[in-house]
Amino acid sequence: MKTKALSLVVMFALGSFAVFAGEKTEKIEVNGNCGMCEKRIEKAALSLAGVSGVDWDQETKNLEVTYDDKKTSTQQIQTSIAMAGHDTDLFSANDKKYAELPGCCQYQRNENRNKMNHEMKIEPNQQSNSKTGSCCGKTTCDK
Ligand SMILES: [Cu+2]
Repeated sequence: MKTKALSLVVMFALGSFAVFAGEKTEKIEVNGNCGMCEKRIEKAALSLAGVSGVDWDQETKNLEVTYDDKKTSTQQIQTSIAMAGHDTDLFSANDKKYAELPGCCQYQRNENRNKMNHEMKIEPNQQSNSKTGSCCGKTTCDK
């Protein structure tokens, strides 16, 4: 009887992983040092809609992140983390943010890291080409 109850628990635990369609779990390498870094990194990832689970490991520097790939993407998640001051697989951290980190958090930056700037990955908003029909924005025009 005990084994049957246990197997039910195991089945339930395994089943709960497959409940949410569209969700996926991915490992991203994120550079950092300490528990404060962990909080900062996890907060940056969790701030995005669609991110439901985060766990950064201080030893391995791996962030395990669970997200809905219809709502967000690994690029967006890594951009958010880079903007918080931490280098990721894809992006080099915002240098100003890195400089602002507390001393204990200023991790050794990998010289071979991807130097691609995260800002370059963000599609610029399409500039509005529409010209205003009138010569000025005022109700009365001198032209
Ligand atoms: Cu830290």
